[in-house]
Amino acid sequence: MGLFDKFKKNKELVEQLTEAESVEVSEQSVESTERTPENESEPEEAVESKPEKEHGFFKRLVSGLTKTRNQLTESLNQIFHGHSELDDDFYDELEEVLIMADLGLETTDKIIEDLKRRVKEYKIKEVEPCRELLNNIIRDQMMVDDSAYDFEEQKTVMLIIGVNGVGKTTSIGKLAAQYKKRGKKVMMAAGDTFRAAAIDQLKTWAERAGVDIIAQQEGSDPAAVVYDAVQAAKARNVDILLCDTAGRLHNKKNLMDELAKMRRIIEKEYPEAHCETLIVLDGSTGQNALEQARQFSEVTDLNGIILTKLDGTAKGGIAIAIQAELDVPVKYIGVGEKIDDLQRFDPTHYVEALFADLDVRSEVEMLIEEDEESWQ
Ligand SMILES: Nc1nc2c(ncn2[C@@H]2O[C@H](COP(=O)(O)OP(=O)(O)OP(=O)(O)O)[C@@H](O)[C@H]2O)c(=O)[nH]1
Ligand SMILES: [Mg+2]
Repeated sequence: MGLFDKFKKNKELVEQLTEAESVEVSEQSVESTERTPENESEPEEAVESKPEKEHGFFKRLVSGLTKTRNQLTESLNQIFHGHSELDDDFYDELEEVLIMADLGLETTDKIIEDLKRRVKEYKIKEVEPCRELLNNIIRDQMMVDDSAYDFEEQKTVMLIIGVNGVGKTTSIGKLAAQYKKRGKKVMMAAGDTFRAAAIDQLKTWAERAGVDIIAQQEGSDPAAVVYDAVQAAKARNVDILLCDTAGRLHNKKNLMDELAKMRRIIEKEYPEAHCETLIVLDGSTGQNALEQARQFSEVTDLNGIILTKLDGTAKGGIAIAIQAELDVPVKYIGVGEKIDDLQRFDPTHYVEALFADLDVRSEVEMLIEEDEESWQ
């Protein structure tokens, strides 16, 4: 098969794959402008009618990253088709494209340096093989230690933190549903006591995921809610307790103190449990998300990152930047608003989904085939 045919084939494949789901995603985005516990139940009903979803993970990732991929592959195609030599122009243009995809200066520089090094090492003279090298380099930058998810198999209390509106409550709902599906005993704690609506929102998610929730009234001390929830979790032999928190900025001292208090209570009341603090970042804010993670990590211990809203943004490269530049791993990514639209961050899949328009019969194709087979 010629080079052009291969490109075309992969492009068609990805288009077919994303067509149906991208419609769903955009409809959801419209609905989300008026967020109430009532309308939040709608996305789930749509999902519930689908068959078992595990195998659709990759499909959703490919679909969620459509915007980033479209921008990235188009620009990369131009570079790889427009250059025949590995000269400064080639590297400069590549650098520009990676920065545009929100990989950030630092990560981009590392990638380009690494690419130049490997080109020299393998004595590569042509442009085309660099594409695969580029994929490999990016994937290597993002590798997550396997032990990152050990906490899922232990008694764990998870504190979900971050600024306003990034997707904390939604991610808790999605995580609860996943853990429950895997046979874990899950409980939620409504630690965002700022607004009654926040408590109701979490209750809706608890119902949807089919898990218990501990909540008090609006205005009560979040640390007291966490205390109650920890006691209940111990008494009911809960595996994973997910604590929602109010949106806060790292530089608001009283709010950060409140967070520290919640942590102290967990550590004191439940020392045998692992305390996993995850910061939620909105991927569509690009470099701002990276900056937030950096600032939070200076004032509190972070075990990992949940990067949300990677669907509907062309800034999906931020996952690569975060993973490469911070010492905090991205553990989960959100690729939509529905209950199944959260998954573990898998660098190999992520890179495949981002660069799906490759000039080789990519792994994407094989994964999609696997996907389709398991539907039969
Ligand atoms: N498209 C998309 N939307 C998301 C994703 N995760 C969350 N959202 C939406 O983002 C909005 C805010 O989500 P919440 O979960 O309420 O955010 P939060 O951090 O709890 O917000 P506060 O409690 O106000 O601080 C909602 O409309 C969610 O549906 C995602 O991965 N993709
Ligand atoms: Mg919330």
